[in-house]
Amino acid sequence: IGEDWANAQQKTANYDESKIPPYTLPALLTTQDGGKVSSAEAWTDARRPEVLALFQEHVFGRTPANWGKVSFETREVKKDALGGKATRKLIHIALPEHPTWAGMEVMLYIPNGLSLPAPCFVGPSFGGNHAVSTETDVPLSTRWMRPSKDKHIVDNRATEASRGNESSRWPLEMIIGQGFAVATYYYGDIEPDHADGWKEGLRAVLSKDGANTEWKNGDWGAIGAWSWGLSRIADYLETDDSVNAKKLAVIGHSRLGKTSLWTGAQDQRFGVVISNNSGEGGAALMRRNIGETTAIITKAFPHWFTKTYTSYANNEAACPIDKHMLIALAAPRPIYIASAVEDTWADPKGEFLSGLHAEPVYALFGQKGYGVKEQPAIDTPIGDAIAYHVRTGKHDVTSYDWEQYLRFAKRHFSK
Ligand code: GTR
Repeated sequence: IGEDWANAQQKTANYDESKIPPYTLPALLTTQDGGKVSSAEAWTDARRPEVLALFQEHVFGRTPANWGKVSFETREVKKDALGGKATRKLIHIALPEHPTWAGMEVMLYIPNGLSLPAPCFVGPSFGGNHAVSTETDVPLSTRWMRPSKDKHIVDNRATEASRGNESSRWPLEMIIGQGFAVATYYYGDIEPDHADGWKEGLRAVLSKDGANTEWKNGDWGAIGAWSWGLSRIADYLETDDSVNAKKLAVIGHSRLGKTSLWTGAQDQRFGVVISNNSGEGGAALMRRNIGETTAIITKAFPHWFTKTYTSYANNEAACPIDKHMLIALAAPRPIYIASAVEDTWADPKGEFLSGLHAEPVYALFGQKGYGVKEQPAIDTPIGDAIAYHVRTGKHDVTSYDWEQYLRFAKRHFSK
């Protein structure tokens, strides 16, 4: 049904806390056979694999393991990018055993003049590398794109007018200036973001029935596939000496924030996990039924999830997970959850609560969470290994958000 229908639902959704039905969250520290989890080892060896499997079966689907070799081709190195402050590399990642997939175009900015390999933020973009950067020599993405309100996408393709369009969400000079590298790719390189997009993307390429695949319960959805792309960037970064692949932070906004959380859950090479306004299907507790709901998201965007997830529409209590368990899958790695006060569709309080309820797992590792029980005041970041803020303004990524992420990543990577 898609985007327009979801947007229309925003006007009629419930935003009244008093209308949230009572709910009980699934137990985090009890194994499926009823055992109590009371040590970091028991979490890591027994409970964590169960929780990960629950998210595969019920929410995002299982990532297949049949992609074979991954190739990296550095297509450009520009040493004087961003006015000489950075080196920009463009890397083409492909699957030699699956040549029908067109591959993904990674753009990597590395600060110049550092004496050590740079820690790196890794995240997908909505509009392509040319939209993230304001540098006019970044190749324009040729892939399918969602229509945009301001008409810079024509016939589902980017135009010159889309250059720099997403740059306010990627303050490259600020990030580089703090000694961090940034690696990004266009999420549509993996598959176009619409219900039939998978037919032209990686999911069809990797399934034996191709575009005739019948998606079954437990098979991966688009979020799983976009997340796979982030892990391939980590594969590449492990081969690039200018980046410290032991200091990778995964970041994403909104549907790509859901993707960031799922990436952090599956791929422990990401040492810091950041969820920016990820909302329903991301950090927000699904049982709260406020703003966007499971029923709305699975009707508008069924392709993001595994088929099973749709069965929890208006039936959240039957789902064996809630989103505090997704946050807990990042433990003991530091995780930052960010909300925006006007983004009621994403349920800021529900995003806060998932972090709060993940604290018992962090505690098993001797890690502290928020340090408070109530959602903090606007523009007041809180927390240690689990951090949170709700900032002034709308659903977006702003330099305020990045200031917090840079501070957070710096603090944890310097330990
Ligand atoms: C909305 C969707 C949200 C969020 C958002 C976005 O339409 O309902 O879950 O993901 O799109 O990605 O911007």
